[in-house]
Amino acid sequence: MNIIYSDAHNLHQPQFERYDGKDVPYAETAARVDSIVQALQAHDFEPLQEPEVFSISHILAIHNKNYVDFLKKKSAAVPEDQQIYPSDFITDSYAPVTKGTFQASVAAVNTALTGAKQIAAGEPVVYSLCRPPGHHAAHHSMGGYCYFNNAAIAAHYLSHYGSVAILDIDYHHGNGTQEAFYERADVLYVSLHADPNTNYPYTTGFADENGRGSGKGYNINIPLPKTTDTESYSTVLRGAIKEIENFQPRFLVLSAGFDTYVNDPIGGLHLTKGAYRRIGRHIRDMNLPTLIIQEGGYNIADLGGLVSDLLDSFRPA
Ligand code: OKP
Ligand code: ZN
Repeated sequence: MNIIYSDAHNLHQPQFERYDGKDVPYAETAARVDSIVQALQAHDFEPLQEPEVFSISHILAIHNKNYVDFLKKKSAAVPEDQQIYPSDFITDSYAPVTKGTFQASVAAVNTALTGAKQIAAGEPVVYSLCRPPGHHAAHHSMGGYCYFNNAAIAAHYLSHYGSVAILDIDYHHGNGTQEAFYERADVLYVSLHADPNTNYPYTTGFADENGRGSGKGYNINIPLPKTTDTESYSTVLRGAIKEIENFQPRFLVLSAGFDTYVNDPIGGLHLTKGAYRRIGRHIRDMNLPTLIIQEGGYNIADLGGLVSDLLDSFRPA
């Protein structure tokens, strides 16, 4: 399987996020990616490929130009080793901006688009190791560790070649991705996530949000109780897969978050280590050209193993 990765993610190094009035250590660290890269090498996955550079127009298909220009300018103006919360185009206190934030975010988009281009050209499965993640980034806002919506930009790119289903298995609802395709019937968004009544992003991800206008019926939210274990998760996932199969997409984009893992420090359903191999098999069994985009997952010690388990299910036997 092709694996796309850029070390430009290291340019994005926030130190703190603000929670309940206190600065706490930033959970979305570069060490997450180191854990993944190390595990992929240990398990003999293919060598990492550098992303191609794509035009900014792909970002502008999903994000407002004023927002993109704003992030570029704000980011460049932050002094080295500092972070700011810009008072505009931001939805929460989980998207600090550093000097390299814009550059790293563009590289993450290029990582996703390189994977999308390969999938469009006939590659059966590609893993885009994106950092920062993207599914909370909305049309004109950053938030929840996300700046540009890697999965939405890649899905939109693929939608020029055929219909796309996005399956989001991150612990958190992908509000940005939902928004991007809410009125579109050619891109189905299906998300399994922790109940937004008690979990970030709190205001979206409810089961009655099912699309608008011609997009009605093409948005499926499945909120889950925190106590969801591997068995019950598999059952719900198989239901979600049925919906995707009924839609008969040409491509699948998987927003792959690993913060559903029981020992995740900020998320955590009751999924144990073995869950990700099983989840991977269910998804692989759809037999769709699949672009896997990295989203969350914050248990640095175990993250690499979880990712490698999921990807292993897609390797030819
Ligand atoms: C990004 B992704 C910690 C609260 C954290 C922000 C969550 C962002 C998640 N005290 N809230 O993994 O979906
Ligand atoms: Zn998450």
